[in-house]
Amino acid sequence: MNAISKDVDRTDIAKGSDGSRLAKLNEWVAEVAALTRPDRIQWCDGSDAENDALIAQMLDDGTLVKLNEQTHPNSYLHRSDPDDVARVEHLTFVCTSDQDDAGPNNHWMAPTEAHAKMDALFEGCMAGRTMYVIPYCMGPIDSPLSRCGVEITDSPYVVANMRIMTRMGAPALARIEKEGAFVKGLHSTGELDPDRRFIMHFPEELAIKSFGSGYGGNALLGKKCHALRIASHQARNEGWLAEHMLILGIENPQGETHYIAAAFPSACGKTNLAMLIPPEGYRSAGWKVWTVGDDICWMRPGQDGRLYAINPEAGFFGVAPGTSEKSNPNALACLQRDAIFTNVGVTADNQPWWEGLDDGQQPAIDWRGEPYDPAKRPAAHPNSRFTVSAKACPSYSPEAENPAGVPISAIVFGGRRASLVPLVFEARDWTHGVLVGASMGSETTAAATGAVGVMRRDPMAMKPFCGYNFADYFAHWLSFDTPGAKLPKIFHVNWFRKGDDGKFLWPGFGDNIRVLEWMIGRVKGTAPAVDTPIGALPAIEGINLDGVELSSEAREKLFGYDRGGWASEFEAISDYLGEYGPRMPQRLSEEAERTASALQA
Ligand code: OXD
Ligand code: MN
Repeated sequence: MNAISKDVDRTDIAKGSDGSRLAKLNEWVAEVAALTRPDRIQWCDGSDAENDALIAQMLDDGTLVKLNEQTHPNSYLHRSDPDDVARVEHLTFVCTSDQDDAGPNNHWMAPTEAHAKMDALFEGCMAGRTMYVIPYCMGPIDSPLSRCGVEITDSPYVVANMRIMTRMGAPALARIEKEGAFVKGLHSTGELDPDRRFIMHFPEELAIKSFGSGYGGNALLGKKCHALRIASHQARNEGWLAEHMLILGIENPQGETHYIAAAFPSACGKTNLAMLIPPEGYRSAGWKVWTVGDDICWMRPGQDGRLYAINPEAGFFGVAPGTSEKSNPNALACLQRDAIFTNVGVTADNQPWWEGLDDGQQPAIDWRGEPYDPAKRPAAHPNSRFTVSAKACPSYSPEAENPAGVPISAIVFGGRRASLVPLVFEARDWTHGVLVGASMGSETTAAATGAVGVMRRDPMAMKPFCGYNFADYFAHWLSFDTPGAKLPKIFHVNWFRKGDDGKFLWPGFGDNIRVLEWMIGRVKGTAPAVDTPIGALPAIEGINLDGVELSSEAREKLFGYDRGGWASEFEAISDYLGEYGPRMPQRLSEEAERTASALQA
C-alpha cells in the first residue's frame, strides 16, 4: 500500500495490496487530478512527521502564526479571509435527482447542473498547488457503526484540522481497502471569492464538492457535509440516525452511568454541556460527567432494542468566545497545548484571547491581525474556533472509543428561547418526542452567515444539516418505535429563558446537572412530574435546587407554562409542519393537533 506521505508522481497512486480493492479510489484520484491539475499529489498518512512538515510550511507562508510556546506549546493561530468565517447556508445545496427528496428544508440543484457548475470551478484550480488525499474514518476505526471517506483538498490547513477531527491516514486507508466503500469529498479553497463559493452534496452518489471556502463546516468535509448531510441520507437507507447531538455520560454516586444525547443548534452550548463539571455539592457526593462527543452522534438499535451511539469525530471544533474557567474549565484545559485557533485575538505576549475568556489579560491584536480597538471590532470573531483532540479533554470518556457505542437513556432537544419555553419538560412518548424535536425553534447565532438572534424553526437542530426532506426524516424517526424497541425518553430544555429585565433566569453551566439528574430520575421512574398538554414538567420538589437562588419570577417562568402562549406557538408549529405538504407523516400531524386541542380545552 502506498499510504506514506511523500511526493508522488500523478500516476503513482495508492494501489492496494491486491491491486484491486482501492481501484475505485485510485480512479477517482486520477480523475480529480486530471480536472484540477495540481503540481504535486500527497497521500496523507496522518503521521507526526507529515504533520510537522505541513505546520512548518504553513508557518513559513503565513497560513499559521505560532502562539506563545511557554504558555501554549505546539499551538497555532490561523487568520482566515475576513469574508470566510462561518457556514454559508444560502450556498449549501442538496442535489438529489428529484427535488422533493431534498425537501423545502434544503436548497436544491439538479445533480447534472451542479456537477457541471462545480467542475467548471475546479477546472485547473490546483495548478501551482499540492493536492492532498486524506483517507479518514468517522468513528472508532474498528466500529461497525463507523463510516469512511476520502477528502481531496488543496488546503494544508484542512489537512491539519482533519488530522485532529477524524481518524485520518493509514488506518483509515486500510479500512477503505477492506470495505471498498467511502464517501468522496472534493474541496478547494479556490480564490476564497464569496461569489464563487458553493457547498454541494450528492447523497445518491455519496459525494461532496465544496469550492471557495476554507471555513470548518464548509471545508472539513468529514464534519457537517459527510457526518450529517450525507450520513443522514445513508442512515435513513440503513436504519440508523445521524444527528447534530452531543453525547455525555452522567455517573451517579452509586457508580451507574447513563448516557444522554442532546441536540442544540450551532453555538447554543453543546460543547459546554458535554464537558459539564458539576457544582461542588454534586462532586463531593460522587456525581461525574463524561464527555463522549460535543457535536455529532450516530445511533442505531442494538440487539437488546436500545439505541447505541458513537461520536464519529475525534476532536472538538468549538466556539471560542464565552469559553472560560467558569463556563467550561474542561475545554480550557484542552486548549493549553496542541491546539489550532482560528480567528481569535492575541495578547501582547502572543497568547490566544477571546471575549469572555475572563483570565484578566488584555488583547493586543484582533482576529484580523490589526491592533485591538474595541470601537472597531471585537478581538475575536464571534464565530472564532478552536480545534483540539478529544483525547486532551480531562472528562473524555473511555467509552468513547468503544466500537459498540454507548446505550442512550435520554434524548434532549433544546433551543435558545428568550420567552415562553420552560427550563425542561418531558415528552409523553416517542411520537410526542418526535413532535417536540420537529417543532424546535431557536434564535440564530454567528455559526452561519446572516442575521443573528432571529427565531427560526430548527427541527432536531438539523435545519442546516439534514440531507433529505424533513417530512421523510420525521417519518424515519417515527419508524424506530417498533415492538421490542427500548427507546430513550425524550426531553426538551431551554437554558436561555430571560426575565423581564432581559437577564437569563437560569444559572446554566454546571447547574444544568440538576436538570440532567431529574431526567435520569424520570428514566428510572423516581422523579416526580406534573402532566400538562406540552409534556411533563418537573414537580418543583422533584428537582434539586439547593444552593440556587431563584426569584419568584424565575420559578414561575422556568417551571410553569403559559397555556395561551403555547396555543399560539402551536398555531405557528402547525403552519410550519404544513409547509411539508402530503409527505408529512400523518402520525405527526395528528400528534400536533392533539396537543393544540388540549391547549384550547
Ligand atoms: C459547528 C456548527 O461548527 O454547528 O459545529 O456550525
Ligand atoms: Mn455543530
